[in-house]
Amino acid sequence: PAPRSRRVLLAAPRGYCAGVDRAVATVEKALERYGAPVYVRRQIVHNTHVVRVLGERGAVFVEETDEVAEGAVVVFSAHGVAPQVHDRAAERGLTAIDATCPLVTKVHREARRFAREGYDILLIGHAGHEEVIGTMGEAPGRIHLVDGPDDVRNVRVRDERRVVRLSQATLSVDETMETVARLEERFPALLSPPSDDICYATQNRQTAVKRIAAECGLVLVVGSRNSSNSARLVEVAVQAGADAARLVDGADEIDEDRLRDVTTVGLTSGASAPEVLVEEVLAWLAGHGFGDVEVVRAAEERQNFALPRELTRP
Ligand code: 0CJ
Ligand code: F3S
Repeated sequence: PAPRSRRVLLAAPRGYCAGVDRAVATVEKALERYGAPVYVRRQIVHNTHVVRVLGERGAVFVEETDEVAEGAVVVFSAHGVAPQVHDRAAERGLTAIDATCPLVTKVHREARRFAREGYDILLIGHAGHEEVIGTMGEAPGRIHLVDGPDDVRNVRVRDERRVVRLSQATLSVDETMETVARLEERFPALLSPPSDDICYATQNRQTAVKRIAAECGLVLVVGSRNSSNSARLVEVAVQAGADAARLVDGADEIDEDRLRDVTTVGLTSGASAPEVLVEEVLAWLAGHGFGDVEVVRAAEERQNFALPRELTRP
């Protein structure tokens, strides 16, 4: 039989979410307003390309605020920080600008409230992730990390009648449902958060990749290795029936051999990956016989967040 023509299914929505857009713009505006260097604690978002470009413009990325010059400007990353990090920056006389996504800040607020009301908080999330460290810092000793369904059996609480669950914003929706089901089995009185903690962008990108996955011989997800939401898109694509899925930082990481017997390539990108990298991948694919591109849209997004106040007041 004649080989079917090669094509790309391009998932939408993909790429930048409102929180990443705001975080990147925060560093750009801070550079305009205060001049270089502007220090940034940790990667502003988990994307190698974004960090490199901002670095070229005068952003200085540090691990801890202790490395920031006395009195200088420091931006906190989109993933959020524990209150102790704010305190330490204030002690050192730094001008702190908080680029934490408002949807993460919402979870911090809930953690403080439930801790105040005497709850044990079960935070579903990945151990060691920046966002989890920040959220846990809001109620030390009261928050227990639950890292996936198999970790449920390890949870110990003070009072089984007073437990609530919260979660990291960028988890797999399906895996989290499984974790929640197991938690509810163990703790019938488990309280759910007032609103969903997995953010709209994470949910929409997963819904979109699911729509294309089953037809794809290979799904490419543009994103960096340490980007949680991007890594989840790779997992979700495979679970939804893609023959294979790969995370790539850019076109130069595509493995040509993998495409040999593939007729349909799926393409999406994580919330921290700039669209220019997707365009680069599309150009590479076109150059390898995949010039036919079909967009598959699963949702419309209109979310938009105002910049931190420090950057908008006159
Ligand atoms: O945690 C967040 C507020 C998501 C930020 C955007 O994505 P990224 O890749 O920087 O971070 P994750 O590793 O959390 O997905
Ligand atoms: Fe915020 Fe979700 Fe993006 S938590 S930074 S909108 S991935």
